[in-house]
Amino acid sequence: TGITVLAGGVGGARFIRGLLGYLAEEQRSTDGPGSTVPVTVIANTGDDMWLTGLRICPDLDTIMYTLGGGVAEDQGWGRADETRRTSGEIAAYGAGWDWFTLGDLDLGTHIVRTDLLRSGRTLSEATEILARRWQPGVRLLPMSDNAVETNVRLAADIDEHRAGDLIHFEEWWVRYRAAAPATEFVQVGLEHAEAAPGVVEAIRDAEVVIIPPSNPVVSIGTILAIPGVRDALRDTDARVVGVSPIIGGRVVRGMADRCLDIVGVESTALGVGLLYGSRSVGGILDGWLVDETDAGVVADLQAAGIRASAHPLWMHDVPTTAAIAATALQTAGFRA
Ligand code: GDP
Ligand code: FO1
Ligand code: CA
Repeated sequence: TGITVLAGGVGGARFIRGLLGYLAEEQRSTDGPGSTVPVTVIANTGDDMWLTGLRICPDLDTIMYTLGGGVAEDQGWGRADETRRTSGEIAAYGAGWDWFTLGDLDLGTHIVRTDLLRSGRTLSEATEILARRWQPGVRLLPMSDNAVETNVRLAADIDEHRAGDLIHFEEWWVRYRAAAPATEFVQVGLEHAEAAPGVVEAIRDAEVVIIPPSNPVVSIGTILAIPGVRDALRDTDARVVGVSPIIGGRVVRGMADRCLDIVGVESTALGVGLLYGSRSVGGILDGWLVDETDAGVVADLQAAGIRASAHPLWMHDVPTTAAIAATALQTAGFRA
């Protein structure tokens, strides 16, 4: 039962906030107490890393802070009202990544998470405990309790790295602004990984599965690579509906177009829709929402067996995002 969402960081988190806004509004407008629709979020953990002894989970934290009301809204990730005294100290020792900002409040999360992991809890358990404070209003699951680290293979020498080296995705994304020439993404640890408890069931038993406007390669693509996830998407009775992260050939924010370049996919709503593909031919989508400015590609998507339609897809604020979520649910034939 319920709604299951596969999500990366900022795009996923903002979409889910809109979805919860829509569901709350629906419940207010119907008679009686009604029952809330459970929402399960399967989050990408391919961006996770160890830094100065601490386990950092950027996409889980972005979702938790955004839904819990603690996110730095302008930035989209990290904590509001943040200070950086501790990271200054760490940098003064020449430790850590001085180009990767860990705020003082955010570090509190990483310290508690690391303590939980060191005392033998799984990432799923640690995430559940952290989420008790933030009350995100969803069941927040990491895609896997095993470390699966997205790395990028460099095409040229850069700083201390040689051509052919693998570097962590966050180094490529944040330090090199996704501009260092690269040949492929590699998921280190994938061969030993399994889906976290509840992940496969959440897809298989859902009424609707939504793919929000997250990075198709390093957020959604990473989740899809976890054993059992694609099979669950194939087998579920739920309709699977996606929302394009590309509007008018642009990524809206971030550098996802550079990720798509590396895997040879055109940065358009059509390109990403066809990358995901129709479930009728082994892909993951029943439905695909493109922006109104991309209405011209709807026919091509329909021809590929995807129920596509065009709508405003800018997530300006919670109400506009709630409207996108409502359209996704309607496309899936879901009545809240
Ligand atoms: P990350 O982990 O922080 O990079 O976040 P995600 O993977 O969840 O999502 C990032 C993607 O969200 C970006 O590549 C954008 O294409 C997309 N995005 C951000 N804002 C919007 C928006 O307002 N509308 C749409 N359609 N996509 C957006
Ligand atoms: N994104 C940045 O662009 N620069 C940063 O210094 C940075 C630090 C950071 C720290 C904790 C955290 O949870 C997220 C952080 N992010 C930062 C966001 C994020 O890790 C990436 O932009 C995305 O994962 C890209 O998909
Ligand atoms: Ca991310």
